[in-house]
Amino acid sequence: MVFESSVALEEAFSPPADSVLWRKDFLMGAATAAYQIEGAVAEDGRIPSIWDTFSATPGKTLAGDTGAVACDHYHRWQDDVELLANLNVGAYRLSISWPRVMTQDGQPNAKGIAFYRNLLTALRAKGLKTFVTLYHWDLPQHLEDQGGWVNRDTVYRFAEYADMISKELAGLVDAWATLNEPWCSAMHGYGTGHHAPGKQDVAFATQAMHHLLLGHGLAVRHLRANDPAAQVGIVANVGRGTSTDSGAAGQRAAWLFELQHNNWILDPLLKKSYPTALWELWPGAEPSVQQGDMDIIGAPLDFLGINYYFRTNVVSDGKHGYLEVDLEGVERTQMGWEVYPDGLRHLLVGFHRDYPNLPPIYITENGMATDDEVVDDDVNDRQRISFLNRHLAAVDQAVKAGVDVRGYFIWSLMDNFEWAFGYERRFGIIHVDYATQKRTLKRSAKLVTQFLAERSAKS
Ligand code: IFM
Repeated sequence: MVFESSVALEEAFSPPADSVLWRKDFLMGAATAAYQIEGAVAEDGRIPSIWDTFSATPGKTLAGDTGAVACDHYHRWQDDVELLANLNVGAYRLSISWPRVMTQDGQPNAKGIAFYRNLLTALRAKGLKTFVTLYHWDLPQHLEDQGGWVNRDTVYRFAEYADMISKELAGLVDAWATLNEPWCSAMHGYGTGHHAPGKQDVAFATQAMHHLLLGHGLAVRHLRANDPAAQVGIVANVGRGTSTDSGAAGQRAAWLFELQHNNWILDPLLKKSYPTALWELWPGAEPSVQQGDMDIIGAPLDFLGINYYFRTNVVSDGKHGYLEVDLEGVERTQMGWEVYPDGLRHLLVGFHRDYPNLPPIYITENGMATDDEVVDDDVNDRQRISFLNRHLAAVDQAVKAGVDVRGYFIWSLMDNFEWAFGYERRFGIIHVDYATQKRTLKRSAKLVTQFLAERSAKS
């Protein structure tokens, strides 16, 4: 089910006069990730990643789509930087493909590194701030062959990669994020199997999560040592859980949902411990943790990236867990996700209340998929415009409630490879025709551009 016509649409991008969005120091940006846009998977020494393997396996992605070509950004990056800069945004969030920059024997791959050096240099020359994620899900396949994130050894390989690439690119990055959405890497990669490498064991997922977070902590040390002027953080996807059952069982289900999605990551990072209720939810799946690990994981952060998309309604499963039950008659996106802006405000205010050492926040991803079509060179993505308006209003409310949110990145700069959903789901504010690689600005992109021009013209 998609957009319901009863929902009020705002055709303009129109933050109220007192919104934080008008502040010139509130960073507005757009985001992408390497495997989703680059293509060129076998060029210039890039080695296979788990997503190459997974997407080439029949039945794993919609229509068998792979990232082999994607948006061909590897070849078109100069035009894409031009498009991005013309949007008037202040920042671009991208990720580095680990398999592109490091050989199988752990040596730097000069050609792959040159790609990012050129890209970051061009972005900087356009006055854009660079937010760079080290790991957005594309583990080199040879490491997965040794057990991937379930194997503690991968932690040390990741730290070596972080060390090498931050030496190579020091001075070109404003903000480093170690990981994008460890929840998805751990749970979808090793628990549900919806993502690469497609394993299905919750004990693998919890061990993978511990190793991802430990890898994060070790990477933080290298990033700080090699690029002291840059900010260092991590990006977590968070979910709002509520229950139509107002009784104790329903409320516990909603609490457990958020514990499993949010606190599983934020507690180790900000409190140096895992929530123990997780091990009641997943009996026997407590990860193996060595002495000193939690101190490494809990190293201070300069920022926390928050990715928010939707709310989930849950009820008790009658045992230790919860069941997801779709609400009827709510507005949804092309992904089937509920549009629920207040969840973002609620979560931000809650994190501010619950974590005394919460670092400054960037909303590193927010956006929606729609089945956009180009008609006469125009893409009228009205629902996305309304979505962005409402989520930005939620951010503004959180800021007014005292949360230190410093910026917002639209997911995504352009339509791209949406993982298991292939190319059908379009998240971009720029439309991509995959047959011709033509880029067309959607109305959302034009309105954001116009707003940012107005903002910078204000005294
Ligand atoms: O496309 C993804 C992105 O890679 C990670 N966060 C969620 C987005 C939409 O599903």
